[in-house]
Amino acid sequence: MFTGISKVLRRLLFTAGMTIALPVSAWAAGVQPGTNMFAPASKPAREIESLAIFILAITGGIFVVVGGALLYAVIKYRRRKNDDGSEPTQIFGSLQIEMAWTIIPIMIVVVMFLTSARLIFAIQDAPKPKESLAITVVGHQFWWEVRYPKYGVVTANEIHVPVDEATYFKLLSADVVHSFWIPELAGKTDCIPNHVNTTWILPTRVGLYKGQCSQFCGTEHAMMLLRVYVQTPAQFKAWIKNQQKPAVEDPAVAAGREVFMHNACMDCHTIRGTVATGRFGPDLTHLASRDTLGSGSLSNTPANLRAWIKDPDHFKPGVLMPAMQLNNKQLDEVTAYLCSLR
Ligand code: HEC
Ligand SMILES: [Cu+2]
Repeated sequence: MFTGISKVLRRLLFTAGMTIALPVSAWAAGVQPGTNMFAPASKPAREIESLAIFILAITGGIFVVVGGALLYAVIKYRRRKNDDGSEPTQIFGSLQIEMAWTIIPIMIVVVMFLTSARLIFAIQDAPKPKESLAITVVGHQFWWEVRYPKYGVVTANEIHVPVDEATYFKLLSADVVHSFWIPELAGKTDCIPNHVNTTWILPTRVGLYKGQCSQFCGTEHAMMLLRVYVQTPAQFKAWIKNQQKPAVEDPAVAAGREVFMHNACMDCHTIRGTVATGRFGPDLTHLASRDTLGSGSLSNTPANLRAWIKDPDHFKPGVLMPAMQLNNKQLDEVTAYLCSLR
């Protein structure tokens, strides 16, 4: 008898343990600072978190009730030594029980549906404040174009916004469907070709918030990361002011500029104030003011920049920037030029 019960119990404990341990460990391992949806720092994210906790509480309650009933039945009605193998009395039909297990789940689903729908519409229809910042984000395979139309600023992958002020995003796509998601600031919104979506944030804490494309969009989807720097109004103003300037013209790096303008770099990249006006890749006018390269693939240091230009595919297999077959001298020169673009 003892071996019988321990076998069933072992299986049960294993299943229960896995059910709890897998998501918990995935959560613990996966939560990077700045990406925890249970630590919201902005307006719609806070409401979304409350709803998530409400839904988790309901489903947690269901889990405990169903798991408890299962455990009770498994232990109470386990096979005993003196079982004679005969079937127990068979019972058919109970209107009361069947009504209960049909109506209660329907009511639970209706409650979850209505609370979710109400929040979705409340976020979508929230009145737009008079003063708000407008940013256009365009998803590309596999990076984000970021435009500040009012300020004439274009950048990539790293969005700066002021704290305690609403920012409205117009979301577009240049190719396939992407999804814009910064867990601590707002929910996911898709970037769909030939269709305009919008979302907004109202961050209340200064800091760096990370996000990523959350709709599979091709080979390098997982390396389509996103950063939002929530800054004080003064910091934000200073950042905008610097981004508005055309590219620095430093005669010391003229050789590198030549390399850039005499290779196909200029067909894919814009450097404002020069003849490079390509739109296929990220705007590089102030590349050196960014912290990362390749949509968060690597940190922006001179050594990484050189290695990226030499062979972007090494860092992002399937990337849409080709290796340009530059020699070592050209690589050094073009790296020095791009490093001057503060
Ligand atoms: C065929 C178009 C194309 C050409 C030619 C090209 N690039 Fe790119 N480049 C891209 C694309 C697309 C990306 C974005 C890659 C990604 O993150 O997925 C990129 C990214 C970059 C980045 C990183 C920018 C950032 O903000 O993350 C740098 C730096 C860069 N390219 C420099 C160069 C240089 C220098 C050359 C010429 C030697 C060059 N590129 C040639 C398309 C191109
Ligand atoms: Cu994407």
